Amino acid sequence: MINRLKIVAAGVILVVGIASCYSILPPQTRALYKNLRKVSDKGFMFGHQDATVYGIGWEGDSARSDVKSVCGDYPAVCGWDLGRIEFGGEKSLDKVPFEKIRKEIVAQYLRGGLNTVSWHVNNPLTGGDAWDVKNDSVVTSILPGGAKHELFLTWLDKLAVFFNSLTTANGKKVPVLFRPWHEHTGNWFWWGKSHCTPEQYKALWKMTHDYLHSRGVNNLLYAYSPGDVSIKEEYTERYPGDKYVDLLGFDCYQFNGEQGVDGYISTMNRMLTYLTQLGKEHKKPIAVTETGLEALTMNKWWTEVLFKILDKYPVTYVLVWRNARERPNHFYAPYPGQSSSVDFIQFYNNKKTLFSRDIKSLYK
Ligand code: BMA
Repeated sequence: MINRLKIVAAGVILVVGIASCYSILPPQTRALYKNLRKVSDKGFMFGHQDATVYGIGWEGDSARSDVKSVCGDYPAVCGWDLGRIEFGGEKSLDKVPFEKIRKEIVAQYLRGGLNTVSWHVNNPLTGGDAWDVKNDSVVTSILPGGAKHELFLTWLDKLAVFFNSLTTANGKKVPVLFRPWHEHTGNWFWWGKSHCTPEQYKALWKMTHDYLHSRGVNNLLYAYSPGDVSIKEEYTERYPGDKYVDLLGFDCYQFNGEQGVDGYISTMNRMLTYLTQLGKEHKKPIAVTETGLEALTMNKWWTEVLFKILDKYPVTYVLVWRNARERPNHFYAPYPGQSSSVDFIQFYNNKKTLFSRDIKSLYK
């Protein structure tokens, strides 16, 4: 992490804090860290999960994106998920080949934009998926001394191989904003609030970070992204510490139905008020790491709801969830002809919404 860096003789930058593991961070990772802190001076970046690998009615086309088809530009942020990489198979839980994700991460880097990666990792104790919460000792079982610790390290090895494989043709390592153990203030994932103690959660985070680093992974920044919470203390209760986190985020969705919009606006304002304060206190950029209105049932959602909220806070980016090609009405970005696409173009045209062409490079 950048704030654990010490500049030492001859300008060599070393990671401190992990006694046994000193390594040099690539300059592009340091540049990303520096640049992410400046984005909100201009506006906020727009992001989309799985932006360039599939969309409504298509899959695997080259250089395609639903967002681009609507407004003519790529999102400034692309989100990816590595669920199932732990098994060494070819495809993710959303059936995207890891090789394709790898190529698209490099392509997004070459466009100058940001990649963020989440991990809906399976349950290492029960063999179920990330949502299998039947057993409350999963986190205990993978921490040092636990029955599944060794197994889990082999899963982290798979992750490390992937992150280390993110290189350009001339061998430059591609930085990524990793967002592990997300939405842990809820109970729907096995690493969620009622399935482990705050100390265990923090230990899980630190173990993940330190182990990846010990495997030579030096191209990650880390995003902390709980779900929405009712009080600020709930946000920080499981925070692993400034040494382990580079960006403070949260995930929050609007529900469909009449009450949905009011509830969303007030929750977003509450969370962004907390995050603005915490960002200043901890000197970290802030972001809406996942959001959206499923099936975009409000035609002016972009300008009337999302923009009006975000405009009031120093937000670095906002990412909407995926346009599932396999699940009807499970989409969060517009596509050509979708009823919010005219409004999206207005949102795009606003100077403060930053898309790919607005970001020269986050790596210089
Ligand atoms: C959820 C849904 C699922 C998907 C998962 C991981 O929110 O979109 O269909 O498998 O995210 O991407």
